[in-house]
Amino acid sequence: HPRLITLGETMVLITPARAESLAVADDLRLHVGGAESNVATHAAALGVPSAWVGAVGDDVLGERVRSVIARRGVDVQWVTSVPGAPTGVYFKDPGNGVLYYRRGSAASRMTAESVAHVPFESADVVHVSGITPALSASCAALTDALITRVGASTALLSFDVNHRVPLWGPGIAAPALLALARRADLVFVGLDEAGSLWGCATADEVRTLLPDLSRLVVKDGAVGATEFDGTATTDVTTFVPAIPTDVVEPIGAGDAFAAGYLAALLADADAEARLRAGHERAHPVLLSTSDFVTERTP
Ligand code: KDG
Repeated sequence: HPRLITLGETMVLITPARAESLAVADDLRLHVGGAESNVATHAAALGVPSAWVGAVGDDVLGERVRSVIARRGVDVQWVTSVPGAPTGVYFKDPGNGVLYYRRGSAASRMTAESVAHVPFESADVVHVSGITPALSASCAALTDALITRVGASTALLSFDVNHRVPLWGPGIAAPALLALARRADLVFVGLDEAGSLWGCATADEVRTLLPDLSRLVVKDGAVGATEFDGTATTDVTTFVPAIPTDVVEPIGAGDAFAAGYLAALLADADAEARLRAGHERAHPVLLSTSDFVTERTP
C-alpha cells in the first residue's frame, strides 16, 4: 500500500533548454510536471511509498506523463486515460511564471466517481492542492467529496493552498480556498499567497484565519517556515529559517518542501526536523529551472 497518495493534474511541461525567456529560446525541453505528482515524486525519492492519481489524454503525451512519473518510482496504477480529451500542457518561462494550455484537459474531467475505486482511506496521508478545484466544476466537486471522504477515515488530509491566479476568476479563489483549507488536517501555504488571497501579513494572522486546523505550515520564502501544531488555544509554534539561497526559479519548490515535510512527519520526526526536511528538499529545486531536480550545483 502507498503511504502517501496525491491527486491532481500532471501535464507535459515545455521549458527553454537554457535559462532564457520563451520569447527568444530556440531550444526547448519536454518534461512532465504537476504540483501533486511533484510531491509524490519527491516523497518517493525520500523512500516513502507514494502514488499519484490523475487523468491524462488517451494519447502519446498522456503515455509520456504516466511513464515518466512511474519511472520516478511513483505508483501510477490509478491514473486513467480519457478518450477524446487532451493531456494538459504548460510552458515555464524562467523567472516569469507559467503559461497553461489545460482548459478541457483530461484531468479537468475528473469526477468523484472516476476515483471512487482508489483506496485513499488506506493511505497514511492524502495530499491535494488548491489547483484541482480551479480546473472545472467536476474537479471542484471531486475535491470537496475527497476531503469529506478522507475526513471520515484515519488518513491525514494534507492540503497545499497553491493559489494559481490564472485559473481563478476574480474574487472566487479567496473564499473557496479558505473553506477547503479549514476542512484539512494539515495545510501548507505561502505567506505571499496568504497575503494576496486573505490579506495576511504574518504567519500568526494566517493561524487566526484557520484556528481549528490541527497543523498549519506557513512558508515565508527566504525567511523560513512556521508550523502551528495544536489548536489556536493550545498551540505549539515552531519556526525554522530557510537555507540561504540565490533563487534561480521558485516554481516547484513548494512541492519539494511539502514532500520533505511529509516524509519527516511519516518518520515521526519532531516539528523542527519536519520543517528542516522541507527546506532541505526545496533547496536544490530553488537552484534549478526544473520542478523536481534533487541534486544539482548552481
Ligand atoms: O507547484 C508547481 C506547479 O505549479 C507546476 O508544476 C504546474 O501543476 C502545476 C500548476 O498547476 O500550476
